[in-house]
Amino acid sequence: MAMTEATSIQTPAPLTAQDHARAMADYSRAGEARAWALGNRGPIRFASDGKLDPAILDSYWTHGFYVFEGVVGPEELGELRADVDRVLARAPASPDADVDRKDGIIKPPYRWAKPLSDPVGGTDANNGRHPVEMLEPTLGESGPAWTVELLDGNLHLMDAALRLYGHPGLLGVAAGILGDDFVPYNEVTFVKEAGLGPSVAWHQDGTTHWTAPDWDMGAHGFNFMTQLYPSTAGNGVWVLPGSHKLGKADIKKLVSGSGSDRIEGAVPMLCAAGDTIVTNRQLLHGSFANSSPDRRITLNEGFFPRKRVLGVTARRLHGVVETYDLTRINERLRILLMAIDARRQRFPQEKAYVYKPLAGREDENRWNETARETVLKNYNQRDMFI
Ligand SMILES: O=C(O)CCC(=O)C(=O)O
Ligand SMILES: [Fe+2]
Repeated sequence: MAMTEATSIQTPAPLTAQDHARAMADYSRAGEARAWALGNRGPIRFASDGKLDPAILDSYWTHGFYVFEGVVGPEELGELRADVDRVLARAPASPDADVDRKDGIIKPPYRWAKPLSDPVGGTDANNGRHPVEMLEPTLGESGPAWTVELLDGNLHLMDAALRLYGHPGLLGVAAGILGDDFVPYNEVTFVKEAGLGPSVAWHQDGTTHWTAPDWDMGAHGFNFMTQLYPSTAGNGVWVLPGSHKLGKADIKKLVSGSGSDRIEGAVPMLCAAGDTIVTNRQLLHGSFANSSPDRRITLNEGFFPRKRVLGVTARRLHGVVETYDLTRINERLRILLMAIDARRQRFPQEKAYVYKPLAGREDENRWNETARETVLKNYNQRDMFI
């Protein structure tokens, strides 16, 4: 689909999914070995003062990501999978049928792509942040014309995702990395069906603070990526460890130096179902066409440091310019308080997280069917992007 540039590496003959999987095999084996050697994984741990274990923080800041094991237990995992499947089952058959949805949701919740394609690499899409096209294997004749690659607005689409959003361990991690006054920005689901999932060309996520005088390695926040199925070298997101510390990466040079879209030194973020990866948004990352036999479903929840968003004017990926004031931030934060309450109702034995800047405001933000209609629905109109 995307324009081919001089720097993109395209094979002249059509590349089948089998060819692609073969081309990935050696790279995957080497990447997996490097990934395991990083040692940046384990359960969520807090020190005796209640703060995130400093060794975890250290590892996160060193590598730019950390894998939290066993965040979601089997019962909750089952609920999350069922909710995703329910939303996918309701998807219109094709992108042009999407306008006929009658659910009152303003921002289209589904994003489609051609199977195994690279929708944005080598194009100007997303402010041109994906400069190089990935390999695009061809699909066998029996394949579908479209595959859903993204769901937008997890929290009003799926109750189980709302409850996960209130997870006290994850919110404690957010406070550990960003401080108690962390600010949410958006929640999406990446869908990579086996043998169909499109690629997400190499990129870094941040758009606003790269040249700021006080830029630092945490300037654009992080994403939690909770995996509903195992994340593998074939279906998962790959990253260049440590690249979050180095400013804007020269992606074209990395790809041409590597001789293909398989950037040297990158690692797949491997984990089991129910694990949550925390990934720095400045880390160079991308995912390949999913020519593997394994589905990936990732629930993303993203957070910013407050000082990088409060009072900031930013241009969103589609070009709209916005300024984020405290009212906007607090409106967006109401959803977090509701999620904490939704979780408390479902898992009453857990100690509920207290979001310190809004402590005492819990009663105004209870979760119930009225709140669903009056506060949660279309909450993602207030997403923020830096
Ligand atoms: O899940 C993927 O394949 C891409 C994820 C990504 O780019 C992101 O979460 O920022
Ligand atoms: Fe990204």
